[in-house]
Amino acid sequence: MTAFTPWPAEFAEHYRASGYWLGQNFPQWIAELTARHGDRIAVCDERHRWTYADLDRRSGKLAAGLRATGIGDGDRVVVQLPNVAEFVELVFALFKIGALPVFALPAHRHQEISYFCRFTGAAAYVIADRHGGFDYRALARTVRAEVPGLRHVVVLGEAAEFSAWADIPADGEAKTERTAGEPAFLQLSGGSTGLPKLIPRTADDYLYSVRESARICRLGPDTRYLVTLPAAHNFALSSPGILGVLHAGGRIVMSPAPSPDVAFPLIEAERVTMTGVVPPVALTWMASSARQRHDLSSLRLLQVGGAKFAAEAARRVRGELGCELQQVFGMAEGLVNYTRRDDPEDVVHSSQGSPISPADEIRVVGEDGTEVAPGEQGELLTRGPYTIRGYYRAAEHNATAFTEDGFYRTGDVVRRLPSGHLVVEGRAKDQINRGGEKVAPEEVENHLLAHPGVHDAAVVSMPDRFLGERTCAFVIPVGEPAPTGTELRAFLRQRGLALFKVPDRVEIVPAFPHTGVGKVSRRELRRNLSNYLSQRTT
Ligand code: AMP
Ligand code: DBH
Repeated sequence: MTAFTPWPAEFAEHYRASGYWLGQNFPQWIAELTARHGDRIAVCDERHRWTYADLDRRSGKLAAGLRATGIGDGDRVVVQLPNVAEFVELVFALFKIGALPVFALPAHRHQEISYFCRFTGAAAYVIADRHGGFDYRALARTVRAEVPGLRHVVVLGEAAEFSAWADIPADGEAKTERTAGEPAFLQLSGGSTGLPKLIPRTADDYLYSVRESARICRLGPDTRYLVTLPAAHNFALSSPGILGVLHAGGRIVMSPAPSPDVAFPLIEAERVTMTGVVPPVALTWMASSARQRHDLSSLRLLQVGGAKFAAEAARRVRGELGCELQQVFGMAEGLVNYTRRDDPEDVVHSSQGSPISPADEIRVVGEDGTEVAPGEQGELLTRGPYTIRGYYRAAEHNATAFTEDGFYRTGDVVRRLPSGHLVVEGRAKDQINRGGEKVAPEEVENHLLAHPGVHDAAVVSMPDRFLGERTCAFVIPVGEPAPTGTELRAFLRQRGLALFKVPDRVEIVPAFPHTGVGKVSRRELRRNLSNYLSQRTT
């Protein structure tokens, strides 16, 4: 199984010669940050306020402890933490020993976590005891029972039967031989097939995108960035996110939740200058009456991305939140687009930005795979110095997710403006974007099919004013009595599927509408049902 598909030699040479890839691994990058910004505050949350030097020292001790525990170079470690300062400490510690963080989200449940642990052969799984009313230790019990090969579960807080984080740090130095060209971590893709995909990213490629993002977004030592999205999400981690802000010597402020009642007081108290959110959060912030009760005047830049932000909403940001908007269209596979800070307002409101790098190759193609005329819409294909050439251990999927000459098929339908800005017009992939949270219909259908009362299932999107899209499952029952929607939703929750993947609505139907084609593909079926649904709801 191929864990990692390297860039062809001629591309790698070009990226090095152009100064995109520096050959600097993460431990070297961390040492450079510490030397440059040592006494400045790097990260704070409700309980901690650490300088760059503190972060370096603490992550060094944690690294030594993890190494002593038997976690080493190349080992995979599933990280599932809320937005706390320790997230950065742990990721730095793993980088220092050359172990690969696997970036799970707090919303994931045992279906996803057990899969990540099993599929990556993880040595350890790291959680906080509880967060957001959920006990992650209960989740860890299920995961450990399902994945006997998992050697360690480390808990931040009350450890119960697991290893306590507080007992891990040790004196001594832990070094890694891992080079900048090898995978440093595994990022997640929302995916469009039955199982989520894992994305190997290297220090060479990722840090290039981080440095350029910091420059494009004009970050500096005065930047105070509120981590509103889950810290492990690629947007919050690198666009420019946590790593970009640290690169610039700024300060990370961890917000335990994105709601106005949590985020606004933090913006006020910490004099936050920028943050990145998904469209529904931006809408909630604009609609919130709490705006009047908090001084948000320090906030200069609001980044919105993860899903399409409607131009009408984009136009309201300055008036309602008193700050500049930047649209961000990115993907954990690589390519990130930003509207630039000196772009005309109209472009900022109505486009999703242009690529980070002059070396980002963009193709907009029609169904036959050839490029469409300039300005026409088509599927976005991309290749470049920080876009992967293959998913982790997914040879079969890679054969279709990438073109023969290495372009990643994003599945996004875009239109390119003469300025190079991209406008996201739709999608050519089987994925539902539920306010930035990606749902692969096939994954949910497979779980529905596990119910004895389900003969067939098709998951489609429903237009939604707030989230952009919600999910609806059409289910053909078998046997008596037919399961109800409520039962099926409860069934999926009990199976341990992340809540955002549980269909918002379930329709029990006797048969799927005919598509007029002899043999129906699931894709056509979904499209057909989608149309049917939008006709019924509008
Ligand atoms: P993933 O591959 O799971 O990291 O998800 C990336 C996908 O999110 C992209 O391919 C787009 O479909 C979607 N996306 C991210 N940002 C935006 C945006 N600003 N506008 C529209 N879609 C977006
Ligand atoms: O949705 C995404 O995956 C995303 C959005 C904005 C992303 O990965 C990014 C910026 O880097």
